[in-house]
Amino acid sequence: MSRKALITGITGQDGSYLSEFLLDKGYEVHGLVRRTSALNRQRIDHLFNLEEYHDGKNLEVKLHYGDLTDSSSLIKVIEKVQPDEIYNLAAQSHVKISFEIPVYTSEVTGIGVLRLLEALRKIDNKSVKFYQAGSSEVFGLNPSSPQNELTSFRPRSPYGASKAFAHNITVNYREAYKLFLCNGILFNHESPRRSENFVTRKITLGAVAIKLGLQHSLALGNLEARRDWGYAKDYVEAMWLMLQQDQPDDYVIATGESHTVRDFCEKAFSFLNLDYEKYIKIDPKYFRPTEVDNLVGDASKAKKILGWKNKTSFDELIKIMVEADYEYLEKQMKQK
Ligand code: NAP
Ligand code: F7E
Repeated sequence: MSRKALITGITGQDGSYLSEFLLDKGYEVHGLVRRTSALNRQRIDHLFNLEEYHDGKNLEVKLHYGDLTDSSSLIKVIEKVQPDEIYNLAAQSHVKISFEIPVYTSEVTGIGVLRLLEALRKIDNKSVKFYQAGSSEVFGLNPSSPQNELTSFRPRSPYGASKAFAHNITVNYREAYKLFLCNGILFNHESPRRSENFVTRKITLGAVAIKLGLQHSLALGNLEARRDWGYAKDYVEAMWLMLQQDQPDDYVIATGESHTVRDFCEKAFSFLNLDYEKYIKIDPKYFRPTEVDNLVGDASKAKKILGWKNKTSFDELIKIMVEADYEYLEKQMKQK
């Protein structure tokens, strides 16, 4: 019989790659989706035509309505699906926006995790394995570098503070109730499926739009922040590996390299034979009240225990994103 996985946040960037990864492993994949006025399943639409996607294998994705702010929906879906593994990827995941909706962000990204853990406790099945999507944003202002599992948390945003709570409560429930709960502390990971208001996708889409004559400039905020950027498709494997171990634990997942936002611009524009300096405009509206200046992760524990290592270089990631956006915008232009 197929193993069953329940993914919250299945409509997001990571949810879509993780669904593909688990289907390839033969899982029955269930996803929690929230009600929205317009359907937003573009990233997973292709998974419903599984004959085509999956070479005729009898696998399926099933969606269930629910919301991390609604405990009753979480209990109901876990009782109904009886998953072997739960991947909690749902969150209000935008750091800048978390300053504008701090209470909602904490409700979903922080307390939402506690609601799920309580639902797990209520069904009282100790064999369920649980992955919590943690973030390098918890390190915030900590000057030590690179950051690893022992680096202390100094979050710099309502989002970072919510993820710190989520991490700590997951560790506490693991110790208190002997549940199989893991935190992945993932550094930034990107892809052509990244939402358009995160900096990498904003840059690749903007650079391609400039190349195609669709816009003349690109407005950005702080170009000097450093991030450790990996490829989302590589990172979902690490989530799964954490749940295949004998013991639950917490792991940093990162490339070990950091680059500035400026470096990212320079590379993305140069793939298109453009000089970024001619097109980037600085708009203070994209600055954050408190910034995280430098993130770079040390994933040696994941390498040693999970056998995970980063496969895609910084340059390859940018090339993948620029090429995908070129194809995407060209297609849009032809349809007009
Ligand atoms: P994303 O694209 O923003 O996806 C977030 C998902 O959460 C979407 O499916 C969204 O649904 C869902 N969601 C939001 N609020 C919800 C609610 N109240 N109830 C149920 N579902 C809700 O994020 P991502 O980049 O895939 O990241 C996945 C997870 O990893 C997130 O928890 C994020 O914070 C964390 N993370 C991401 C990174 C990164 O670099 N990508 C790094 C570290 C940690 P809708 O489609 O309806 O909006
Ligand atoms: O910003 C700077 C901005 O929004 C990266 C999320 O997945 O990774 C992500 O959070 C940097 C920051 O990602 C713009 O100030 C400049 O220094 O792409 P971002 P993030 O804040 O690092 C972590 C690990 C997560 O967990 C989060 O969920 O880029 N920046 N100009 C800009 N950022 C944006 N968004 N837009 C700009 O115009």
